[in-house]
Amino acid sequence: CIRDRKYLILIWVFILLSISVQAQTYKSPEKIFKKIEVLIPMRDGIHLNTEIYVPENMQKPLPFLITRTPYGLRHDKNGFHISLSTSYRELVEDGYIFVFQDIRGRFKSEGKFVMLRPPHKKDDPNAIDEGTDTFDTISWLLKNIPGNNGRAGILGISYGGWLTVMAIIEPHPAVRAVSPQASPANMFIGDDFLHNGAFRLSPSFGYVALMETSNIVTPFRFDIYDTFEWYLELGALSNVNKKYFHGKMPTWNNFMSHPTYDEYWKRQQVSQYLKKVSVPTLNVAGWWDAEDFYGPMKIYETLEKYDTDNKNYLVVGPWRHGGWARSSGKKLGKIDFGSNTGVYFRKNVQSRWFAYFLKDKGNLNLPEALAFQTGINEWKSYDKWPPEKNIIEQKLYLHSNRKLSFNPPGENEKYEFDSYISDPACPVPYTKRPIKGFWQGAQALWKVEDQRFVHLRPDVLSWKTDVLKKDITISGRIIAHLFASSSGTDCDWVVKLIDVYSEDYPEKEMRGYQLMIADEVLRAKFRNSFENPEPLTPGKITEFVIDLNSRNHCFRKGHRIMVQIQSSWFPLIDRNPQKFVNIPEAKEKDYQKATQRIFHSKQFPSYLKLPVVKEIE
Ligand code: PG9
Repeated sequence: CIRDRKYLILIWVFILLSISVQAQTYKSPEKIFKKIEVLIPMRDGIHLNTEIYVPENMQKPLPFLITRTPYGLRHDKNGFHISLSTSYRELVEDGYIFVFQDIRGRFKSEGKFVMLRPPHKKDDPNAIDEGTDTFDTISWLLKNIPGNNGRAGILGISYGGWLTVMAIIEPHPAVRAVSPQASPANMFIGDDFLHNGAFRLSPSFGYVALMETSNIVTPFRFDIYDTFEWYLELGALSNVNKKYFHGKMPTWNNFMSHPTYDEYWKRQQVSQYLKKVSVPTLNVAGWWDAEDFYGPMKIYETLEKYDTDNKNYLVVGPWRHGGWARSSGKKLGKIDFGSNTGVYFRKNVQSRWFAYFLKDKGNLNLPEALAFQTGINEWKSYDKWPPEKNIIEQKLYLHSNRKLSFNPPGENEKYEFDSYISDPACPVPYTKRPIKGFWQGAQALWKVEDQRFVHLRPDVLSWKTDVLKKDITISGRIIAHLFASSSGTDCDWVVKLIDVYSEDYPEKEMRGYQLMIADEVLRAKFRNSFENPEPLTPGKITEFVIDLNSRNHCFRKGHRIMVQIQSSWFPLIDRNPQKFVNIPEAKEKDYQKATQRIFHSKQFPSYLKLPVVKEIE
């Protein structure tokens, strides 16, 4: 006992010593920077609220590092931008002139906010957009802030990532490097608002309330703590305007009046504007990003087509949305990655990236794609993403008795299909109840939650492999091919690829853990076209192809691979009435039960196509 006390004292001394060493080396922002607050004029006379942080003891001219945001400029207790002492600490150590700006119509900036304002039309040179606002800001900064080296970098996460992409369509010549991080690319197909035509109800409703109730961030006040229940009581989608928004939220009205992939959505789709890699671009994404994973992968893929000078890079880590900036990145929920992946990114990738291009410092020494391989928890370098070298596509088939195997079903498959009833009155929750508001905490960790909370529900079907005799690694795109039927004329298919931890896993509480590796939803009426939805023929077996995007994961020996399929994911996705109707106009009586069948016969073999890494002999 005395020995234990001695150890405890020693540990405390060690902790206190390391805190005091850190405190000596860490200088807080107010000791480093002079803060300048200014309203910068744009070409149309509107002024944007901007904070500029200039290091007081500049040894030589420094570049600008610019972040623009719709979420307001948050401060520490001394009134200095919070990022300077948190997510940008490594960059602060390197030395930049930091610039933070409220975008048009948000917080202290003048003008009108337009959600994801599309780029201006080429035939109107005086029109404005987020790109011209960034351009005008940089012109002003170069003229008015002494001590700059004539270069600028831009970075931002999510909306800020999207603003970064807007800034490189026709970039200011001073922009020498950017890092769009978790930027959405296509809101109808894979980012915040819809996935494959399925409406992301709680993210979209919550976001509109957050952004359009006022020009600051105003979270919706749910009067039922469990928003699962709140959204269920809400009933048909049309009740949102009837009961809450009263037709006053422009973006919600757009959601309701554009239920298919029409011009409204197409104009926002960013990849169409990316026709060249105008500046070195570091794309950043997180494997468990619950908001915008499609976006950064799509932007990287699009730029890659034009990347003749090798200026387009990709980094993907084991992160939640923005997790690389805001945490050590060692753990996500209960999943431990064995090292501080966030710190690694900030120090060895992001800082080096900007130092190299903006200050000619160091060497880049970064692979084309740096992708953390989960399961074995290692950073891996690739000459392209998804990789092609050493990859073989293998089909993982569903079978009777809820089995999965790499062998296709044969003649004597015991049952042709498995079946469940999907009831919109009792949808499958996407995360454990009670569920907080999506932007009030429920967005964070549900992707790494143990899927046993729904496993064996009668309306969630699971198939699993035998215990793996060796590691199976997948690197690249995963595509599900479901042969399925519904008794209704529309429905949703949700497919989840899961790593089931071994029963002798060292940490007892992780034994049998069902970790979602990839997941996606398809609204069946959009199976052939996002523009022209088509009803299902009740009972007709149809092939549904669902792209689960790419992953880099090793299913370890002793684990199992599992696939789960269900037809609701509430309130992440709105309830599908399971009847071919215009959902924003659906009446309560339109919501009906449907019998869903998933086939696994020789003729109709459902499978997941997996990019399996070849074993090295
Ligand atoms: N994912 C958020 C968002 C970006 C763009 C549009 C709507 C939502 C965000 O975190 O900024």
